[in-house]
Formats: sequence, C-alpha cells, structure tokens
Amino acid sequence: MNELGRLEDLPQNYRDELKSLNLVPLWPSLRGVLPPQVPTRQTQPTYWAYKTLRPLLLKAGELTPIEKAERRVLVLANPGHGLDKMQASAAIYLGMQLLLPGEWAPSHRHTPNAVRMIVEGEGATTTVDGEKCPMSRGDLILTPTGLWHEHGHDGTEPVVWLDVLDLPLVYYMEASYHINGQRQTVVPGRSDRQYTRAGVMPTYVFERSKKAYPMLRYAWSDAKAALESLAADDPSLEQVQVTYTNPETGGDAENILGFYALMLRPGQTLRLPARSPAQVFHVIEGQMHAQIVNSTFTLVEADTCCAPGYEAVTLRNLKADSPTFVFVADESPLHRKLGVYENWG
Ligand code: 1HN
Repeated sequence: MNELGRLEDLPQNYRDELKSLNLVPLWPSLRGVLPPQVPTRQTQPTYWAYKTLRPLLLKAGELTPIEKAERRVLVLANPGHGLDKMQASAAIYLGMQLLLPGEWAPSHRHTPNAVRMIVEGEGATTTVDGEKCPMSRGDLILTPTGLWHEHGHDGTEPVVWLDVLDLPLVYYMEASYHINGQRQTVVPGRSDRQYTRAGVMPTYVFERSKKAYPMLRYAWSDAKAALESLAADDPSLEQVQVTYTNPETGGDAENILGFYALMLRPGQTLRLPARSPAQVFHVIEGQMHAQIVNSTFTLVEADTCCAPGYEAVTLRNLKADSPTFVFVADESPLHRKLGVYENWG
C-alpha cells in the first residue's frame, strides 16, 4: 500500500500556520481513521466475575448511602477504552447496581436508553412511566429514552441488577442529559400481563401510536419458556435464541441496543459469526466458556463478558446435562439503522 506523507514531512512554519487557522492536513491521519480491511477497535475482550465484584458492591452499600449516590453502581469498564470512559464497547455501558432493603433511588429521566437485567434478590421494584415492575432474577425491564424511572425496595435482602445503557453513544453525540422529578404516581396495569402471548394483543388498551414502548417488563419465566419451546420444536436448530421485541411493532425493544436470550443446549458448542456490532454476554443460568479473539473466559451464573465487533465468538455450554441460559446485548439496531451492519459469516 502507498505510504502517505507524515506530519513531520511538512515544514514547521507551514504546520504552525495551519494550526493557527484551525486547519489540519488529512493525509498523515487518513490511515488512522480509515484503516485497511478491518476497523480499529478499542473494545477488548473483557470478563467480570460476579463473585469478585459482589463483595465490592456490597461494600459500596456500607461506604456510600443511597442519598450520596442516587444510583449505587460499579461500572463494568473496558480497559481498552480507558476505565474513566465507563464504556464496555463503543456504544454500550454496563454497570452493576445495588439497592438495599428500604432504599429509594429517586425518579429521573434521561436521553440514554437503559435496560436492567436482574441478577439477585427479591422485593425490589422499578417504576417506569407509572408502571410498577417487580424485579426477579432474569427479568428484563426497559427504561427507554425519556421515560421517568425510580427504584424502590420492600424486601429483606440486597437486590442487584445489571444496567445496560447506550450512554457512550448518546454522550458522544452530545445528547446526554437528565431531569430529576417527583415520585411517580403508580398507574394500574402491567405490560407483562397485557402482552402475555405472541400473536395476541390487547385491542382497546390504548391507541397504538400513543406508546412508543408498550412493553416494559419481560419476565424471565416467559423468555425461558419461549426458549425451551423453540428448542423442543426443532432439535436441529443451532442458535436457540429469542429477541426482546416491541410487541406492537415487532421491531427491537429499544432503538440503539438489541437484547436477546440465548439457550445453549446441554454440552453445545455454538459459533457466532463475526458481525460488526460489539456484544455483551451475561449468564442467567448455567456455565459456559466464551472464546473471544485470543481470550477464553469461564462464566458461571451472573458473570459478564464483552466482545468487540467484527470477531467470531464461540460459546460452549459446560453443563453436559442441562441448558445454559445467556442474556445477550449488542449494537445491532444501531448498526442496522446506520447502514453499517455487516455479517462476515
Ligand atoms: C441511570 O439512570 C440508572 O436509573 C443506572 O438506575 C445507571 C448510568 C448512567 C446514567 C444513568 C438508573 C445509569 C443511569
């Protein structure tokens, strides 16, 4: 390939004049911003063990009262991006949040989209847009852009969940901000009871166009049953996976990140092709190996890892006699909308 001219090749007075006029020559940086064949990725394969993270999160519960934190979170940061950037990938933020019995995380809304995957504990609830959502292990609860949300806890044990946000992207767009609000008035009705089965939807509940996000809670018992049914229906199906969708549109549940539940059959090795979006894997039940580029991680329940885009990932169920269930988040909706989505097979 043609070697391009370097900055040092230019006379200093020319460089100084450009600089004083806020001008920059492209050619010394062209290969950097447009590398050959494959993008440069800061996102490194990274693994976070729940066993090591949990005591530190509980310690945060002792060290920092909820009033001093608003949200008591340890961020799962990818060292490739620099820990201070609080990014798991280019577009994905991950955090483990702790809420103790009796605590209240006050109502606010913001531009980034969030979801919560409940990791442990019973008795906490998230109220989103007036809908009070119970939080149990494996449940997925949406907090889409602009909707009021607050967390409460009437139980007796610590509750922990995984927050997944598109914060890095929205921040990069200079579009990230929040507004604090009053405690919400809970309105009757629960979306997980309105959308109980695919293909049958409430007819008169509301005008379709009035709610951009009609379903806010996806119970793990339902997602798991869907996976088991899918697996039983077609024993030859390789990728036993469901997508969390908006039941009114059939599209992705949120606009920027995609969310999925994956079932690895007993003993299964599943090769996921190299695709452009980065991905996150979080084990809900079971154990697996995740082979990502040159790293092989062993994930047990509640462990999390991430993979850069444009890399194949191989997942192997370490359970010979039972399935392993995995929550997956990726950047597919973003890549598809922007027209940069690729599947390299
Ligand atoms: C947020 O609003 C929550 O509401 C959790 O629980 C994590 C990380 C960055 C920005 C906003 C929450 C967050 C967040």
